[in-house]
Amino acid sequence: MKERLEQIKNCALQAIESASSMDELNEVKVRYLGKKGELSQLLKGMKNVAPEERPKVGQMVNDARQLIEAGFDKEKELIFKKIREEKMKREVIDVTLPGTKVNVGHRHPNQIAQEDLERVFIGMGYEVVEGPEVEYDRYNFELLNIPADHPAKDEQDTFYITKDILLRTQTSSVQARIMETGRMPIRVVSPGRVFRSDEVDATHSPSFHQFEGLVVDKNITFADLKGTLQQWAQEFFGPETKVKFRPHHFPFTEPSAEVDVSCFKCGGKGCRMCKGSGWIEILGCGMVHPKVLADCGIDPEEYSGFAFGIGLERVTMLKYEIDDMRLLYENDARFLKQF
Ligand code: 2NM
Repeated sequence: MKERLEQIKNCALQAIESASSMDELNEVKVRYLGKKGELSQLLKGMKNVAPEERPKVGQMVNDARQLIEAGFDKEKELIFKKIREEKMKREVIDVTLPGTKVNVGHRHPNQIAQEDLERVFIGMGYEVVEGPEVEYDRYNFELLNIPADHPAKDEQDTFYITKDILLRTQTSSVQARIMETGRMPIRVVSPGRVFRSDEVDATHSPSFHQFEGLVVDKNITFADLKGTLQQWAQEFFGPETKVKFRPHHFPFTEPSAEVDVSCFKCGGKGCRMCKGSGWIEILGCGMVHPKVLADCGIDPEEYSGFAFGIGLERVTMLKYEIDDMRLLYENDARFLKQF
């Protein structure tokens, strides 16, 4: 019986070692350790063993079982490692190949509009940066010269998590973070989701997207702002596009302006798209307020900058002539497949 056990053990270990797949290995396991396997068969021969010898033989069989199980686990690891290595070989990425964006189905119109905007600003040397949607009051309001009694800070308008943490109401929070790092010059756009406690209707949603820009360097003037947005408008809406700056107020910029572009549908003659005016209101902008620069740790005597904010949904809706914002959030396949 002892010799037979030794024989089984050696055969099992050999079979385990030569197994090259998990299927083969499992077969070996069943053959030796299974209910009707070699070891169980051997134990059935126990009745031929003298009663006083039985505990000792039983122990030997258990030892052999453990040894075979250990061999099995080791081989399993080896097989898994081999599978992993083969997978790694198959999944090599050739970084010299041109990038491909695989997208079965369709892109969301907001995504298309955002990428269109990004492309123009990347072409002008801007970097695209993102930041957290759950934000500190400090970055969303305090550093942006929005004081405690400002209406935007009302619970009616902002989703608060705690007194100091909220869902960002503007992606300017990302720009406050960028300015705070002190790395100069700054030339960034920050697209992203923002949240305001607004009632849903054709032009409002509690969650929408902004596309903000920020430039800070020495000697940046309003002329740079005008030239940049003029260039952007022509690249984005067409070379004939004109821009018009109207004085406005934002807490974080001074002076501030709202910008209209000449209607890309009628060329400025007046149509349904521009409600007969020839102009389409498109964004807000201004020179970064010296207090904002200073609070973010930038010396306003040495540096100046401009910023602008575009509503992404507004651009998307103009581009595709979508008249109800709710269509952008319903994920109705019949709507999405048009893009
Ligand atoms: C707008 C309009 C005007 C803006 C300001 C800043 C910052 F961080 F520099 F202060 N970021 N974005 C800004 C200025 C945004 O959105 C309509």
